[in-house]
Amino acid sequence: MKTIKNFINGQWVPPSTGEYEESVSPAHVVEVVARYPMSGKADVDRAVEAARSAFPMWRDTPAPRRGEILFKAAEILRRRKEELGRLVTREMGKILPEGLGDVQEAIDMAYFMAGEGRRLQGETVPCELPNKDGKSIRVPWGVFALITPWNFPIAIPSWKIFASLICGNTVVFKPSSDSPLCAVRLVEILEEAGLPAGVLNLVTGSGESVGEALALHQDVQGISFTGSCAVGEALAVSAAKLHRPIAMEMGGKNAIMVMDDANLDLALEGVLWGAFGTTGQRCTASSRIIVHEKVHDLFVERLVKAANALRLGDGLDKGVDVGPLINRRALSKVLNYIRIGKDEGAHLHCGGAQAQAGALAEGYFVEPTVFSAVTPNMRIAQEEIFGPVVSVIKCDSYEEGVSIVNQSRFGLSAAIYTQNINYAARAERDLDTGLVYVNASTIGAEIQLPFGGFRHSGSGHPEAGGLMGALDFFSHIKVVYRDFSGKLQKAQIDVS
Ligand code: UN1
Repeated sequence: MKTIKNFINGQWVPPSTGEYEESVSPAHVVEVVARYPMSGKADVDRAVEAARSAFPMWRDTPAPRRGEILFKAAEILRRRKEELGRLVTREMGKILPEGLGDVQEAIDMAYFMAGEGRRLQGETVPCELPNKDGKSIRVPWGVFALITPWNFPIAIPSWKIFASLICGNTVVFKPSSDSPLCAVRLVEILEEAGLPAGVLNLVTGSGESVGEALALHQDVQGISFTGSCAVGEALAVSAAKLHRPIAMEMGGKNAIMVMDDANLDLALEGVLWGAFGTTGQRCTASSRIIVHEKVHDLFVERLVKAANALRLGDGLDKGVDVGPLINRRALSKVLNYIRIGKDEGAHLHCGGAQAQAGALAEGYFVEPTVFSAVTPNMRIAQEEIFGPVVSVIKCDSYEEGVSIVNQSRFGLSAAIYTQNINYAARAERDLDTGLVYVNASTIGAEIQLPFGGFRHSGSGHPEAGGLMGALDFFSHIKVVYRDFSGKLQKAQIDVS
């Protein structure tokens, strides 16, 4: 068993508190994956100080050179993909193909952001006055605090870390206490890739202690957070008081519309993948399925049959479709929502309980659960469950389907299955979410386009790549005017 240390100013150091907790495998909770520091404010102070001191050097390192370090990190990640994918599965439970996918997303992100080091575009425009020019350039902010979840323990930190670093910021990284060893491996890879001391610092521990100390620290210039709405809101309040930017990715209540003309085989596959992949523990998970009444009964019957056939188990075992939930808290939350669904009068077709047969009793497993006869305002249709529970809602038309999808305080991802080109085009316009899929599930965004949701799903600063992606958040825009006329020229006044 590994005892984790914090990484501060290029050194692996024990926490000032001397306190540790255990990260366990959710498929076998007796298996301890690592002991990790329960750090305190003093550790955060040291990490922020290291990041602050390293900032001028990193800011002045040419962006293409910064990119080369990310390129090396991409190569190391690629070499170690199998080992890291297995660790993801052991530490947070998703099945191995998805553990490998988690690492692949970080590889993609590292290559992408490495290339951005040779772009980081601003603009140069003509000026209205003669002998004058104007341009915008990107400059880093300083120290970023990056607070990340366990459900993509390599991918999501990579989105935030690589984007911060390529822009020239330095970082204090606080990973989820459910996946600290994955975080350590990612930091080690950046260390091996040649990242200078102090540029990236890792401090593990609780949100109440480490997260809060970061949120309130005077020398932190910006925050990027993925996690629950409650924590996001609290962080946003302190960020507002300290006048610093914050990017937040929070919940989802993502919906798939299945129209009467849909290819039902394809739609079924998409629903299974979106609802039960990652045990439903993605922000983008498909948790509402809005099915046209003409195909509703047939679709529900097929969905229930397929959900019943999914194999639960340790994600490292071959042939397993669905892994465990992350921890005991998640288990009781999901079971509680199943009770709520039953009390609200939804029809439970399958699942609905903890799975405890044989070795499943060693972990936090819940049977894939399908409810139908769900109405749009039920709590199970409105609140994020983050587990293998899917609610089917009947609709009588395209218009009604769209209005149900949009009747949510969340707005991350939505999908439509249809073979009608007009419905597909209209859905692209009408679905009020940050991600829209046509004939594909709500999960599986690629990193070269921005990722983010509307309303309670996010702060409007998307993650990942693309023209309007994370680089806009992780850099300031500075505008420079140069007047080479040798005389005073007055904009808006010297108009000829
Ligand atoms: C998340 O659940 O927070 O689009 C991220 C997807 C993945 C990322 C999910 N690429 O489903």
